Amino acid sequence: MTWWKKSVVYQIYPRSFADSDGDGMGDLRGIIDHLDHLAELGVDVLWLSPVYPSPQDDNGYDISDYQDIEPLFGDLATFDELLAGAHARNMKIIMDLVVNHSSDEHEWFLESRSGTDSPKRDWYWWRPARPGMEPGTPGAEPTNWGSVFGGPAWEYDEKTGEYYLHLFSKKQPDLNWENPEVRQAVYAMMRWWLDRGVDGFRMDVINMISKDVSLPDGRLNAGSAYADGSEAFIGGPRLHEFLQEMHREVFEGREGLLTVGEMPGVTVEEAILHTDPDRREVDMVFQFDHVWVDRGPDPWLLVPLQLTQLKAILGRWQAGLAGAGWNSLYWNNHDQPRVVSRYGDDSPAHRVASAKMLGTVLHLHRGTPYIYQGEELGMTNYPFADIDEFRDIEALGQYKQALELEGRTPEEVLKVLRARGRDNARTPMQWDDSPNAGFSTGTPWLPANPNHVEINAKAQRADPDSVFHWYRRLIELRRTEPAVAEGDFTMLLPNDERLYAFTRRLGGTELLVIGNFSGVEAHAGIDGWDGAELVLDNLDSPPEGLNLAPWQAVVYRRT
Ligand code: TEU
Repeated sequence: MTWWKKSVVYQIYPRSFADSDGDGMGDLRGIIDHLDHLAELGVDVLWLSPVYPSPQDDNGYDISDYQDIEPLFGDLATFDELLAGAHARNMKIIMDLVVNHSSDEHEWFLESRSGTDSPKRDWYWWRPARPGMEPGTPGAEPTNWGSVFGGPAWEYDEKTGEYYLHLFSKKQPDLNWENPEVRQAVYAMMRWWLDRGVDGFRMDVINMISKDVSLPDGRLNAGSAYADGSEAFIGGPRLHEFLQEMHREVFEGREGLLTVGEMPGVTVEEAILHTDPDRREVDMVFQFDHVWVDRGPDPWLLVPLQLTQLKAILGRWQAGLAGAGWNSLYWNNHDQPRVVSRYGDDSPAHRVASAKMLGTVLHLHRGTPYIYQGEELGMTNYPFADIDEFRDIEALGQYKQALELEGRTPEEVLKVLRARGRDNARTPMQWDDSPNAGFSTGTPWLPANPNHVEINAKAQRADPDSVFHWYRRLIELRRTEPAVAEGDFTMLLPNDERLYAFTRRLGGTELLVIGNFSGVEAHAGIDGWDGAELVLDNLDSPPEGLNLAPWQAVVYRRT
């Protein structure tokens, strides 16, 4: 079995992990200082969100030099030390590869925008104004697409009288993958990192690199100022070809690597094609259906979680990738609110139990689990009071568009940002109960959650009943019980709104997993498990007759 099928990935968001020099910003030395925390947890792979030089418009997802380290974070020598420190503890490191777009301050883009006859003009998507419209005026953009962070997806460039495409911020111009020189430059850069010793890549929005070159207008939803153009760039016409070429040019003949394609909006059918090992594209995709389950057609209306829908989605992914292909499993990353506040209950009475329950259900699925920093402590959303406390370009941009162009009120938008905004994931890692949670001796770029006094790594490492030790046990179970990594998956009780239940089977061994996603007792009508061994129970209180207490999670084993 391929090594990464038995592995657990831990995502580090470097600016919020640990600050070693007191400037309020996490850094590579801070990660080095905490490698033992990660080794004790038992994770196998560290995924670093971008650490390259960047104007930090989107916290490093806007890269101005792909082959160096952001000075705020350190330098290449410190990076090599981090890599060696991880390898010495049997942990691999994968880099964030952000090549759908670069920063507008990357020298490629500076060259490209210098004139219509620049040799790199075609490295990005330049287009004239809509025919018959005055360039630079509202509505004259080449297409009606909105950018993910609010406003149009096109920026007018006075100097050359043309627009460039940016699916994200205007400081993130999209690279033109139709141009073979762009692709070769990216592949050369990837080989350079692999030669340095990194163990693979998490590829940012990699299913957006191929666009329908006719750039058609998108569908305009009622109430929104700009159209959704995604049909023209999600899973575009040449995506498979590009990924296969990348595989040949970069990964062929190298062993022990992990490649993860982040693919918002990817379908199960496409994911099978992307991850079938025989097709040589990527090892696994990172999909979003299960974190979009509480999102309705109106982006500014909170939709409560419906457990039956969550199960239908994850069940469909489990079944779809049962043969060829492989799943990434995650509740959290740096773009998602904290799962214990979202699908669990972060009140003092249930926070620990629900965090453990959520971890159990996720880690017992078939696929490679991802832990986002602080998830192993049951970290919660931050109590944001007002819009000026947010730093995220997405929150600020969407807020502006909703208020200025779409007639929304501050309160209705804030309500959703508090619950779903990305900064919830980005507050400092909570190391101890000291000021700033032990993250920094300076002023953190985003304040620490006041609840770090109770919720922190130091306290949890000392407490055998903590969320931290529960996650450590989940990771350990993956190593000791082959059915966790290799077993097949069968969903049970698909219509139950409280219980998430499934089995895993490998040869003569079968595991039964049940999680109570509610604050009331619930009965699981599942027969045949009397006398089975209780392997895990987050409440240490074996359920009588499969009556699960609020937020209880149990794993049984029979042979
Ligand atoms: O995110 C991709 C993505 O789809 C985002 O639109 C995400 O779903 C959304 O922000 C959730 O609210 C990746 C990175 O993970 C994200 O941090 C970057 O901002 C984005 O790409 C652009 O590089």
